[in-house]
Amino acid sequence: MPESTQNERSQGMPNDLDSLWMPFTANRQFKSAPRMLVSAEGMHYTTSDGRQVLDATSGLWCVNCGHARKEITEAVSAQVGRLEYAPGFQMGHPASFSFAARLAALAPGDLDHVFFTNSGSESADTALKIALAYHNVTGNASRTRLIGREKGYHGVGFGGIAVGGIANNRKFFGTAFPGVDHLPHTYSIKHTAFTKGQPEWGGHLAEDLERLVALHDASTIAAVIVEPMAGSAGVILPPQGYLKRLREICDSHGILLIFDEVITGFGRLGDSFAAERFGVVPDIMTLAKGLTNAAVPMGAVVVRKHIHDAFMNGADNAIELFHGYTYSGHPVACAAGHAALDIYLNDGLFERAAALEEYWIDAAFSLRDHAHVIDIRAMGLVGAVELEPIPGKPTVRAFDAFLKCYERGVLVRTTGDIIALSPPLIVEKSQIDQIFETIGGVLKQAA
Ligand code: PXG
Repeated sequence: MPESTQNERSQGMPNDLDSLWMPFTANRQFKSAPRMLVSAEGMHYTTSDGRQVLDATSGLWCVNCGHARKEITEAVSAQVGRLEYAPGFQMGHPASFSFAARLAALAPGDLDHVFFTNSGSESADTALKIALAYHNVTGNASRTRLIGREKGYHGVGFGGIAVGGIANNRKFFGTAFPGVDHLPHTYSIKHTAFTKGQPEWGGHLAEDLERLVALHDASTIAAVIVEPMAGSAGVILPPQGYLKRLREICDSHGILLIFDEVITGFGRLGDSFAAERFGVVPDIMTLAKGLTNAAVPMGAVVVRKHIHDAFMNGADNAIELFHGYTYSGHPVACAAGHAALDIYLNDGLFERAAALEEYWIDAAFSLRDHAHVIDIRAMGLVGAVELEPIPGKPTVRAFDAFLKCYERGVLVRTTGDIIALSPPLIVEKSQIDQIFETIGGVLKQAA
């Protein structure tokens, strides 16, 4: 391809913005004033008009090692040249086995078998299907009910939106989610506003699982799925004791506990996984995003030994799980995953996030007295600044702050009237200062 064509395709402002239907985007608003990113390195994006923008969101909570890491680029290039694709059904290639083994070693407890997918949504659906099939193969086929949580986000597949708890992600798509129930969310500004780290209030909400067991009977319930920290809903940290209590109740009733670690995995909370940070090991864990540093799409589901082993019965030539994707364990994704894991471990990025936590939280809380700030939540290298909505115009205040921060060279993310922050784990203290000074300046101007 001549270089000019390649440049037109990836670097300038495209002539046609109309053909692309953008995901989770106000398409018409965006196309009237596009925000185009053309390259990235380290902590920064470069825009089509040549500006440097500090990435305070790791893309979409996924580029945890920072952008354009040479090690990943080289591993991916080499793999594309050597073996660009290999079928994963009834065939294998070395990198998927070696990457699975490394993930199993990293995961806590006996979470030691890995099923590869291509996204967080596929990981959620896969985890739910494995939970249902596990009960089926262990003689508990009546356990078909799935329990999610209000405000939960588990991607956009039908399984994920069934157990998810964000109304807009469900209400347009019918009511075909039978056999699902939800725990209450743990968000309460009244009780927890401006708590640093995990709130003291709210642990009792885990008891609602006992209520659902009493209502439906344990013999009908397959699994409970929660994000250890709700990300999309705006960084809702688990109340103290909450996850441990969920674990206990699940154990006492034979219910599988699934942690959706698509955001919390790979250092976001200052440890490899939230399961490690909070000392609670789920039966199944879903991963994506930071798994490959987002250089190549990939997801994974990690299951405990007894769950995997329950399938390994019957005739040797029988397929044990009728599930999988054309791209499960894709060689290029595995190469990216290996290289990302090398960076996490060699550069000590999980420890780095933990070491920066106090500085990060204090910087976030410097916005406490700014106009319209009604809550700040932070832990590890994730945080949220919640703004009071403009009466009658929900989301407008935060979106306006997002646009102004972008103009001032900092990319943040908003959900509702919440500014959500999750910078790459390579962020420097001076850049943390820049993030919060920029948001503070924007809030002052808006006041
Ligand atoms: N589970 C969780 C916990 C997630 O946060 C998914 C599953 C789905 O992943 P995929 O790869 O299918 O998108 C997610 C995705 C945001 C935002 O800013 C959050 C996600 C994706 C995009 C934006 O809230 N989370």
